[in-house]
This record gives sequence, C-alpha cells and structure tokens, in this order.
Amino acid sequence: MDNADHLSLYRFDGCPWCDRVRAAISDLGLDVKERDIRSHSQYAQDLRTAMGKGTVPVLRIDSAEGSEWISESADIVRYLYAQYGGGKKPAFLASNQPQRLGTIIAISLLVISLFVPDEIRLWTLVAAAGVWLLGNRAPHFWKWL
Ligand SMILES: N[C@@H](CCC(=O)N[C@@H](CS)C(=O)NCC(=O)O)C(=O)O
Repeated sequence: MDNADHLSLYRFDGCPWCDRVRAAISDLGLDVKERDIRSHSQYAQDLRTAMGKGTVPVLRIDSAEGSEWISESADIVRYLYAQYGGGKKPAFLASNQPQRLGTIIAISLLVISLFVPDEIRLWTLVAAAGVWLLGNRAPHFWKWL
C-alpha cells in the first residue's frame, strides 16, 4: 500500500460514484482512510461544514497548510491518477467511460428511432433512456465490460 494517510474519502455503502473512486484507490494500491457518513454523524457533519452539502464522494487532502476537499468522482479519480498513477490510466469503472458509452449509445438510438417503423419507435426511445440511465446513474452495470 502506498502511503496516502493524509487522504480521506467521504462515502457511504451503496453509492456507485463512491465505488468508482474506491476502484481507483484499489487499482493504485493506496491506503486511503474511509469516512462512512451514514455510520458516523460526525463525518457527515464535517462534510457539510466543508462543502455546504452532503453529496459524496469527496476526497479530503490534509497537509500542514490545512485541508483541501475535492468533490465529483471524475475529478477525484483524475487527481489520484495524476498524483499516484505514474502514467497509469484509470480502469474502466474508475474512468468516465460508463457515462460516455451510455450517452453515445443513447444518442445513436435516438437517431435510429427517426428511421424505424412507428410500431418500434417507442421501444427504441425506451432503450435510449434505459442505456443513458445505466451509464449515468448505475455505472456498476458496466463493470463486466
Ligand atoms: N456527479 C457526482 C454524483 C455524486 C452523487 O450523486 N452522489 C450521491 C450518492 S451516489 C449522493 O451523495 N446523494 C446525496 C446528496 O446529493 O445529498 C459524482 O460523480 O461524484
């Protein structure tokens, strides 16, 4: 484990965006402290005080000058790979690829829906919405790719 004991990840179980950051942490072999905001009200309070809201994941970076807080899973992953990756690229789940893929497939399906017969247009639109939701709200779905 790389020494990263000045880093804390504010998160909770079942949060897909938190797991995306954890996938990056695990891929990089970092020893980051985890702050489960649902099991410890103090962590939730610290988060709200620092960020003004309770959205996770948030990475706290402590230094002699104070604490810096980074929100947005993609920004946290980018930061971790830039600092500790040594040129390594994020794994699929830790990257932005699930969202990009979901959005690209959804847009393609929307375009296709313009050219399909009326009776299957609705299904094409439902599929577009479903794929977009899976990419943007449930990145875990893409783990098997
Ligand atoms: N775009 C954000 C999404 C973060 C997000 O939606 N987090 C959810 C949990 S998975 C959350 O904290 N919701 C509660 C809230 O916003 O107060 C990211 O990628 O980090």
